Amino acid sequence: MSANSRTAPRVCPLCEATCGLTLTIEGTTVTGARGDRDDIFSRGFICPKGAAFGGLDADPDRLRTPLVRRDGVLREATWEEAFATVAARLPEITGAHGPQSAGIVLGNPNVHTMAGGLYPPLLIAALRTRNVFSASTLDQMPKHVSSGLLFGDANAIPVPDLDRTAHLLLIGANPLESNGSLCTAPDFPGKLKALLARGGTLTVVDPRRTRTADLAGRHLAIRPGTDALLLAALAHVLVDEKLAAPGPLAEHLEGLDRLGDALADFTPEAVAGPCDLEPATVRAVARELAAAPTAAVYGRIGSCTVAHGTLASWLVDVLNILTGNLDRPGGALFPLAATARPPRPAGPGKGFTLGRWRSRVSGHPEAKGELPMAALAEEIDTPGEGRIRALVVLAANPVLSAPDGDRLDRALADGLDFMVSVDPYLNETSRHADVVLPPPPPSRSAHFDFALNSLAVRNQVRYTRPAVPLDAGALDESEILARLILAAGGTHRGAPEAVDAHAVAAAIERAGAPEELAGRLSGATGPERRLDLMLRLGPYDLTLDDLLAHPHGIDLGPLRPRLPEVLRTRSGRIELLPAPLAADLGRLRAALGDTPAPLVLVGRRHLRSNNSWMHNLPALNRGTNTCTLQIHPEDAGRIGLTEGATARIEAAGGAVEAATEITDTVRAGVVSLPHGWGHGRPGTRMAVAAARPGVNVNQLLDGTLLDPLSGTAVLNGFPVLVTAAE
Ligand SMILES: Nc1nc2c(c(=O)[nH]1)N[C@H]1C(S)=C(S)[C@@H](COP(=O)(O)OP(=O)(O)OC[C@H]3O[C@@H](n4cnc5c(=O)[nH]c(N)nc54)[C@H](O)[C@@H]3O)O[C@H]1N2
Ligand SMILES: Nc1nc2c(c(=O)[nH]1)N[C@H]1C(S)=C(S)[C@@H](COP(=O)(O)OP(=O)(O)OC[C@H]3O[C@@H](n4cnc5c(=O)[nH]c(N)nc54)[C@H](O)[C@@H]3O)O[C@H]1N2
Ligand code: SF4
Ligand SMILES: [Mo]
Repeated sequence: MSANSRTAPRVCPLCEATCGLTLTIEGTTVTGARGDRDDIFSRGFICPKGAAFGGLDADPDRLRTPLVRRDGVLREATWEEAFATVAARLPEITGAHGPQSAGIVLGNPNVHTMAGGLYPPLLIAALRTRNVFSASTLDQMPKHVSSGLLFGDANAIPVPDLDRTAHLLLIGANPLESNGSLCTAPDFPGKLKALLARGGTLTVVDPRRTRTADLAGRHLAIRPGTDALLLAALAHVLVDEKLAAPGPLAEHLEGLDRLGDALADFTPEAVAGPCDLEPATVRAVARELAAAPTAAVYGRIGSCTVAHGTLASWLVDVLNILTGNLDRPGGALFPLAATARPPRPAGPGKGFTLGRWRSRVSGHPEAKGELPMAALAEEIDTPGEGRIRALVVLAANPVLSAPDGDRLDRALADGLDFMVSVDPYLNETSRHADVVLPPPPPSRSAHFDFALNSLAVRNQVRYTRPAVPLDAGALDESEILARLILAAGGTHRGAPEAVDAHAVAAAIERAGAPEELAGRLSGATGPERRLDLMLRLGPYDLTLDDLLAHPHGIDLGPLRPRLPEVLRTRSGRIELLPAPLAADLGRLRAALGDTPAPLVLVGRRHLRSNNSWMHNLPALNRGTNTCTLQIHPEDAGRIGLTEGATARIEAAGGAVEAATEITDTVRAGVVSLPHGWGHGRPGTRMAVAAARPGVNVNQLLDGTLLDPLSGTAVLNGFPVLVTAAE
């Protein structure tokens, strides 16, 4: 560290672990990032992505000015021109064709930015469109739907009490690479090791022997896509062997008496074939779960992005409930974030309804106000009334992250009258935009975790102001989104502060708080005042000033029981067997008789990669190629593939080629390719990524395979044909 350098705290925005970082800054350049040992939550933990913060921040390919398409070419423009273009084109299209002619796409980084937490709902309201698509239907929507149905609140997601549990059953998650998801826990790997060190049990269910599985006492290499069957059988055993002991939860349960019958067909013997697991093993896992002093069942990507994702997500919590572990320390609890609505008296709520409207082309039911991302392309390229003609894309790269990127690529190129992307990169998706609005690098942004604090294994709150001031000519992402909301309404010169003031007034009214509270809010910016308001209205009696006085965060203690106050179901109870899930069990019963496909594909994540957009950092994208087809030696031998040979992978949506990596860490009958690759398209501006493009696994999908209740794409466990490439 040189004499001119200084340090600043910053919460890492790159994955759900939300580690506190200490940035080293020289002038306006971030020259280093290390784990903040004083951070009240992460205590110094950091991973290679966080350590690459400076490289990400200063990436020369990052866009620094808006781009506006003129004569077919994207050219640098002023903010004034960019917003004027949006304000002219967007209302023109929706005026002529109605509000549904605008679509909005929300990507993953919206859960990691302050702007993404504050403005998308306002933008959706301003556009008045039902054509809302997000990464959730490539990810956790099944969990929202199951929580909505069980608890009446799609955002009431119980998280495993990692620090106190005696027994963790981990399904389709690989936190040693991902650092965890729907379970915000800096140093998830350390927490698993601590569980084992205190004599606890870890069981991992994954068709691959991952680094997480390597830690576990027991690894069940299940056949992909069959977790709902396994979970149903576990629940069946608990009921059948009279091991179900919900304890104090019993008084809050509705439908317990009907559960046994609903799951009667899912015996360990019946699921053994499809899951490829011994009945005795299934029984043993159920008995251990019941016998553990405390236990938590936790499922993630491998249990969500599959054909029975909602059923699997529901059964995870059914198991937590039957064993009495829901809402108790050491089990799975509901976090209470500092910006949450304060607890209210228990009682019946509005409940959760699915399918309030349907998608135009395939009639997919809406879930949590969203339509399936897998249906985005057809909503653009299928002619007819209500077709999407204008698209607003916030922090998303669906050309790589959603099924059939080639079709979406064509739809974006040929099917839209207007597209705007808020994105720091010109990538596979944003290259189609007519206007690209680049947010500043993360060091220039304030940070608050609106979404992830409500999924954290410990209640805590941290706020960091920008570590470096905005560069001349740059706009904060909050201001970009506020001005985009104004532009959607046809004004490009309005004051963005008006958007925040309006949001503050609306929130005060909703909370029934005194109007004059608006005048008492502190904060240097609109987003800060909105945060201050949420804290003041929140459950901990905090203010923005409290957060500013504690730059390394405020610990709000371990998770505490919250039932029945969290419940918003119509009955005011946990609805253990909601009708849509009971009905979907018929489809699961039918799966008992399915003949397994000879070869199916699953994904995987790497610690040094993050979805589609961190392949442009030399520090992370170097060394051995990681975009390989992993295949078991038996399958490789049968197909005639040798190490390093080019394999051709074919499925309903297309074919891709990748280098063969022979490994017995994938079970026989399963191959694996990571996602987020396929950077070879022209017109992008990501030189490092383009030099090592990899292939897009999602090209194998045609967009028709969905979990029907949640509209979530089946990204894992779909049949493929693998051959040696010519
Ligand atoms: N086959 C397969 N496909 C998958 C998955 C899988 O496991 N297998 N995983 C799915 C999952 S879990 C997810 S969440 C999705 C992700 O899907 P997406 O959200 O579409 O993909 P990302 O790669 O996260 O792209 C994020 C975009 O945001 C931009 N960005 C980065 N930082 C910022 C910022 O601060 N502000 C703004 N405005 N933009 C920013 C990036 O440049 C990039 O364009 O992918 C899904 N796709
Ligand atoms: N390094 C890194 N970290 C990330 C990301 C990243 O891209 N890279 N992405 C972030 C995002 S957006 C998310 S949502 C999270 C996801 O976090 P995780 O859910 O932990 O993600 P994965 O590492 O994909 O782990 C999913 C596991 O499920 C397994 N699997 C596949 N199919 C099945 C199945 O049918 N049954 C079972 N039981 N298992 C199956 C896979 O083999 C894989 O090991 O990670 C986040 N963190
Ligand atoms: S684990 Fe996630 S939050 Fe922590 S440093 Fe790595 S990328 Fe950042
Ligand atoms: Mo995700």
